[in-house]
Amino acid sequence: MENIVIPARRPMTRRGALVLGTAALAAPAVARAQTKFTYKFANNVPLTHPLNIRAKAMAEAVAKDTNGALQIKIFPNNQLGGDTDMLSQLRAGGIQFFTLSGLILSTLVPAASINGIGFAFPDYATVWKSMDGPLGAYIRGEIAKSGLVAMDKIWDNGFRQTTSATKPIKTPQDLVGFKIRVPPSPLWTSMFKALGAAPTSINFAEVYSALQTHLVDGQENPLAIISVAKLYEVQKYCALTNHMWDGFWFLANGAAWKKLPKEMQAVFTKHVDEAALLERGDVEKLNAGLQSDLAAKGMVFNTVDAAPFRNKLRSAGFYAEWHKKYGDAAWKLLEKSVGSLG
Ligand code: X2X
Repeated sequence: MENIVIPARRPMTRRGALVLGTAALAAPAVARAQTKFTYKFANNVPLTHPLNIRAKAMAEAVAKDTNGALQIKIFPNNQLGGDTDMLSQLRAGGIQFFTLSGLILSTLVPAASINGIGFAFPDYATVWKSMDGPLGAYIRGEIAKSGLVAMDKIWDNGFRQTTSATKPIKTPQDLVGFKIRVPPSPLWTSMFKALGAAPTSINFAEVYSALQTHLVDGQENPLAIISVAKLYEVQKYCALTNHMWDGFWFLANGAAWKKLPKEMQAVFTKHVDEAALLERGDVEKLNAGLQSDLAAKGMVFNTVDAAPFRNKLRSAGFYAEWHKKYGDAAWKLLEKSVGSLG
């Protein structure tokens, strides 16, 4: 895209940039030598997850529209390490792009776990309204302070469900003393402790084997993940707890991002945010249809009444504690979307 950079002495107006951006998209193949960038995009989900399917198409579109100048190489399925390790590599610049749950990112950016507050989001409409609105903007602002760049549209992981090898989880009482894997994040540990469970932090890269060897008896994830990572092979019961909504921020290393010419950034953000919206549709559809699929593979499903779980969190002081941690401003943004959390 350097072929369309305006000489520095002619200031680029916003309008000019937009017009040129459009022209460049229409006719990208202007012959002129340009700097080439090959950036790594790492993530923790199998190739069959919609995140990787949409990311692959996105990378192809970016390569095409930059006339081959920005090549994105995808490393799926924890090929480059577990989440905490990939986050270090992203910060050090060894990888340039990475999708990470906001809850895990909170080890670096505390505000980024706020959407995971237990039983906060009632449905997808509320999720997208807040994450594409003021709450998401607030979180992205906090991420920017850490030196990382978060793209505008968060990708969907989904509403999380609770699986078990030993017994169905129907009431909060069933969670008492239950050995459950949670992703590495203070919010997750705090929430399952408040519910009386015995949570262990384990990166997703090790979850299948942790379940297989009975290091833990359960875990919690959206149905799409339970399906593509074949967790149904090592779990029997699935409680539709919908206890939190979780999404993946599409993150860039700050220095690597700044190296890209503005027009190249514009091509990338256009395609990555389009891909995010498509991925959201895929995941929502998948999660809605997977129950019968997983039941056919042997999983036994039950629904739960969320109220007693919520009450237990409330009486354990979970909401009050996290309200204090995030601060009034952030908490108000959350409650403005989802109502009072008490
Ligand atoms: O680690 C998990 O459970 C996963 C795949 O859902 C996340 O990335 C948070």
